[in-house]
Amino acid sequence: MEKPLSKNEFLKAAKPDLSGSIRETLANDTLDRFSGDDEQFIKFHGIYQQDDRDKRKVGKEYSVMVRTRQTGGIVPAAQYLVYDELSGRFANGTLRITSRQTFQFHGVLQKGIGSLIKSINEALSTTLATCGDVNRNVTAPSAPAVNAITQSIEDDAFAVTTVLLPRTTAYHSIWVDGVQLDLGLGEIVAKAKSDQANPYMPPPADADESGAPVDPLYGKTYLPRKFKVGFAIPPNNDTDIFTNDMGFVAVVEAGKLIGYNLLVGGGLGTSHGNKLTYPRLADVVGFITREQIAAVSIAVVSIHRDWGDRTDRKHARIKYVLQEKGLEWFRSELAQRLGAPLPAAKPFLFKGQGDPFGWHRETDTTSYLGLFIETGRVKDAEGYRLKTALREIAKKFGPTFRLTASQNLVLSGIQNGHKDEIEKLLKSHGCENVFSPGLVRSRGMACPALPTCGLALAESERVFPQFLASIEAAQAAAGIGGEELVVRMTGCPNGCARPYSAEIGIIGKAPGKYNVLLGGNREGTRLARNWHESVPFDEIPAKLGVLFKRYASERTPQQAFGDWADRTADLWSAPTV
Ligand code: SRM
Ligand code: SF4
Repeated sequence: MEKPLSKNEFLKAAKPDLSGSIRETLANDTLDRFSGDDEQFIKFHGIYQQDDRDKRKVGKEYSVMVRTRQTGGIVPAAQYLVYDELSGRFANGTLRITSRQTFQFHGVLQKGIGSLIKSINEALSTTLATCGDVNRNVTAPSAPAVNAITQSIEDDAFAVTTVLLPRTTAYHSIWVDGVQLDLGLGEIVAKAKSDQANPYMPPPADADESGAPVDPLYGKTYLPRKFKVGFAIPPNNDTDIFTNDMGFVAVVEAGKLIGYNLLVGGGLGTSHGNKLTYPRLADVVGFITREQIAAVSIAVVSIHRDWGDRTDRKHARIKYVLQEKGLEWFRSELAQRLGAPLPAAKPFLFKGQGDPFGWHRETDTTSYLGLFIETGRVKDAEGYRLKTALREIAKKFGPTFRLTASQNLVLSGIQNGHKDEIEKLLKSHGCENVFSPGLVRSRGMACPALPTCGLALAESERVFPQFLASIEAAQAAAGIGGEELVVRMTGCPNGCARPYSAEIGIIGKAPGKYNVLLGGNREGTRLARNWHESVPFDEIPAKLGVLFKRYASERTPQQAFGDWADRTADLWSAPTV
């Protein structure tokens, strides 16, 4: 018997413009939340309904999280200033840099959503399709474009963004045309807008026989599940390219970008105890020229649209199509859609990951500065006024903000004469840690988890700094203090901070209990495996400390911890529970 379609498939088919009853809810002042089906529709508009999980014992306090779209993590200074203002006015006062180079606003109340989203659009970004069964933010290396090659990659990332934007009319009619800009935001938004066009405006939809708009790629039911695209330039795998549904790895020959190696089928989300779900690294499919990038993107997404599992949302990503039908099947399906097979991929090698911390030359007169942002959270706290410092820098020096895929920040286009002043400004606001985080913190990532994430089984962002301090102490006790180590933590197995591709992955199983994964590598080309399950949080540093001591005495020269763990057979022979 055929399995029935999942509920979301019926919802999408019934309202293909994705409007749901969002308008009606917004018009009703007595409502503090979106109900039922609308929770699914608002995701396509970049909105997640949440409640403060710290307050659940008293009662549910609803708010939403809103996610922006920033191709390659690029945020002009004037746009950043709008976000800074919006986060104070409508959200919880913080801005969260995500692991896919976007910003998230948390704690937005129902009455503020309209003004927030309208202002984001006026400031030349969007929240359209940053969630939902569509293509999400397109990631790309966060160092600024310093030559024709990197500029072309940036252009291609925007081209892919545009061809994969859904063409729903509801988003703009609800959030842009349907909202009056909040008084007092006009001037700051006008600066961000100047007279430029919004690069995230989707092309108009086609019309069906009745004249109703129809999306030429996504049709009426969109994709079976989310879809993620990234770009990388070897040898740095800073966008963790193998974890994307579709990846483009730049191929440079004789100083020219000649095209990309196409990767398909990565994805990390799993569910505890559900064997149908697993993390997977993408396969290398073949080589494409720059001219093919739009056609190939559409063809790959259409394969997900047509072959992804629409009966089980836990098993609906394109990675399962690749795994179950095989790479050769995929290549031939793609060839049919493109009219010809792709030539073989060109050789490539990743040698590491990581953001460009500190000062770097950009042009003869300008530099860029990589800053460590602890857990990606831009905030003001006692003795640490990062948000104020970044606001001052944006106002005074106007750099481009570039969000990294490890939740850090690069400021580019800084006049060389302003370098000292910028450093002083950050230090005078208590932000010394942005310059010298060390090789564990700078490589670490944690997802938001509690109190905002409705799916969290355990803490993550809130305990991560303290956790890394104990890992650093355990390293020091083993005589390997200060050495590079990629540690990533999440509050559940969905994998939002990509723990499955870290040297050490810590994954929430239940309150205070975590699965500990080992054996991923620094290049992001190997998955970590479950080492021990349900380990009490406080016991993890000591357990790892024992391994650090063995690693220090057993490793071969230059061998990274993840490589040592992967190849040390007796770590894997004992039962993991
Ligand atoms: Fe994620 C769901 C946060 C990157 C896999 N993710 C969520 C939600 C929206 C929870 C929800 O559905 O109610 C989280 C909101 C928490 C909050 O309070 O903010 C959330 N995901 C994040 C962010 C903010 C984590 C971060 O620390 O930065 C990242 C936002 C990225 C962005 O800007 O678009 C984020 N999520 C990822 C990644 C990493 C990546 O894409 O590079 C993954 C693993 C890769 C992948 O997609 O397989 C990821 N998130 C998931 C999943 C599992 C999907 C699956 O295939 O099983 C979920 C759950 C779902 O979709 O049902 C999820
Ligand atoms: Fe929430 Fe889980 Fe993602 Fe963390 S990994 S943000 S707990 S969905």
